Amino acid sequence: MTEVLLEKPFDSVVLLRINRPDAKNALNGEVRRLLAEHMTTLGADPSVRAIVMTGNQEAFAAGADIKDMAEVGAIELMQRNNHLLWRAIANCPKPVIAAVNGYAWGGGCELVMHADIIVAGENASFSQPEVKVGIMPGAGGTQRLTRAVGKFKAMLMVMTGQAISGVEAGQMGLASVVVPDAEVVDKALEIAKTISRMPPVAIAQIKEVLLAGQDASLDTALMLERKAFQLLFASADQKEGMKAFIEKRKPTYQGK
Ligand code: CO8
Repeated sequence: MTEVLLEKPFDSVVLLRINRPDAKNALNGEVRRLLAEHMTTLGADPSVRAIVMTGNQEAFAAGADIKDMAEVGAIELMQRNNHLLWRAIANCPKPVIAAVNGYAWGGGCELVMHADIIVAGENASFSQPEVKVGIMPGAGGTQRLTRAVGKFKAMLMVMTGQAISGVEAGQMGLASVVVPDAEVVDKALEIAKTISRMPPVAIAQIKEVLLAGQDASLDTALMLERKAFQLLFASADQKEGMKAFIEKRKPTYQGK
């Protein structure tokens, strides 16, 4: 049985399900390899407009696989080049929505933070507990968490390993939307469907500029935004979108 299931709930939306229920979906090498492979393939597939990634009701993912790391040495860890697998997920140009129920701990929380939009169940559990096993976050937890919730909340979470609920994650800015646990995947799919009907060239530019702009100066980020905005006037979808508005009809976008 594959450890990452790929489903197509409807046209142009793909659902990736981490599938290691006996290990609380802990991210072993195979799961990370499959996620990276899927994100790379789906990222290059023009028929795919949005990707939802999820786990199960108990766990999105309870961290990197501790059994896979317990005895490893620093050089072997370095030679595993894990960052290349994470980078493949971060570099996916398609909108990625995380649908989170249960534990999103350690590498699981870091994986969630690779997404563009986070839908959390009220009782989901977010934590960076690495310090409790003698390490620290190693896949962006110190950086993406800080960007999401600010230095002081991030320090508290990373230094104590304390978990926060989905409701708290929503209040802190770590979730885009919080819903009852049973509605998490449906809500994520609904958002994916909405996005999948938007002009894909504009969606791709929004993702690229928003992410790149986060780490640039405001002037540089505004220039990136301006250039992307101007570029969209070269797209057929911009002409169609505005024409449809004026003609009071629904637009038909072609991704060009
Ligand atoms: N790794 C390996 N196995 C795990 C993990 C994990 N992270 N989490 C759970 N499991 C396994 C358990 O060992 C157990 O297996 P078995 O049945 O063979 O004993 C099974 O899943 C069920 O787990 P529990 O019996 O513990 O279930 P509970 O409901 O009692 O508890 C918890 C659930 C609270 C989630 C608990 O399992 C737990 O604390 N897990 C570990 C959480 C953790 O510390 N995560 C951080 C790991 S370190 C990390 O993520 C570093 C990321 C750095 C970047 C990655 C670079 C590669």
